[in-house]
Amino acid sequence: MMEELLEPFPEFVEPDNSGLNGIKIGVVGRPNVGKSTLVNRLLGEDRVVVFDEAGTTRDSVYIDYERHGQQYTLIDTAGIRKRKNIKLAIEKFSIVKTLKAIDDANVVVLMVDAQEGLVDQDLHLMGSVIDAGRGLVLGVNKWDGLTPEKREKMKADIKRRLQFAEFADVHFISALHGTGVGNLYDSIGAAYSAATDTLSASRLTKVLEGAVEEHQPPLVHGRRIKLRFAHAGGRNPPVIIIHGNQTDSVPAQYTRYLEKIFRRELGLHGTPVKVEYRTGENPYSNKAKPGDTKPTFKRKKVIKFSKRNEPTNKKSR
Ligand SMILES: Nc1nc2c(ncn2[C@@H]2O[C@H](COP(=O)(O)OP(=O)(O)OP(=O)(O)O)[C@@H](O)[C@H]2O)c(=O)[nH]1
Ligand SMILES: [Mg+2]
Repeated sequence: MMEELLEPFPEFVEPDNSGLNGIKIGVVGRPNVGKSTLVNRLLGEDRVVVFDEAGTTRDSVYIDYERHGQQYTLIDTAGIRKRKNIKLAIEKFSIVKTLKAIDDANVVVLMVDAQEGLVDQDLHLMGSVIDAGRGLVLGVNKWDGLTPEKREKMKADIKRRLQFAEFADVHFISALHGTGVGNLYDSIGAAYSAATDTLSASRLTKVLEGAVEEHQPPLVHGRRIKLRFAHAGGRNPPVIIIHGNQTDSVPAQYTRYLEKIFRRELGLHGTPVKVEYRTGENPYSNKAKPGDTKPTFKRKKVIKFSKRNEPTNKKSR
């Protein structure tokens, strides 16, 4: 029955932002964090300008190259400052350009400065990468010459403040000396494949069934939320569309639980995962299936009630 039910769904959806012309790597971070230095390191040659002054790179630079038979495009970007320091039009422009670079990328290497420590701006940038659904690798740069105390503090800060990006690999590197830089390629490759993998509807549905069995969705006004089947709805980020009843009332916490299970069971490492819901009829089929039930009553009240009772753990970015 499941095979029949899932039959009308596509096994995969063509990515909008395909890596056919290579993996696009965006390098983003605050001014002077070492983005251009890292880009030169990853390229293996000095191609972009590095200078010890914030604002050296003024516009995004797209560089195509090949490494071990794999095509890449590296995108070096202008650093993004703290909002209150953004006065010049050119700096506003650099934000737009960076958001465009994130959007253009398959995987983003977000660089933070270990000598300066984590700042809010780093978290905002990370929020933008996750919102865009891009693969994410964290490069904690200028790790050279750091005291053991500072290293410990930085590690603790990352663990505490970057929980919302715990799916991302963290590398402690020195772009200047090249330490740890080569390992970035493994994480970039892993994030790229996870972000663009083909996820079959039957596999997704099996994982969903396991997750629901382990931990049922809650009752809403005495009726259990039913999550029946899942299929892929996009790549980079992987979008998982779940069909069921009363899906408007699924608590955010339960969605996060499902995302965690999907990530774990499907080995989706280094990429955000988006779970979306559909209630009612199968949108892909022309005729209604026997099992389909149309919502026949208004659920406004129920939704209102459940929203009020939702855990208020929205992230502040
Ligand atoms: N100690 C140390 N210095 C570094 C490292 N990486 C970069 N730097 C230095 O940091 C300064 C800024 O480097 P850039 O690569 O120009 O920084 P950027 O992020 O491209 O800066 P903008 O283009 O201005 O946003 C230079 O003086 C680099 O030599 C590192 O790993 N360790
Ligand atoms: Mg630069």
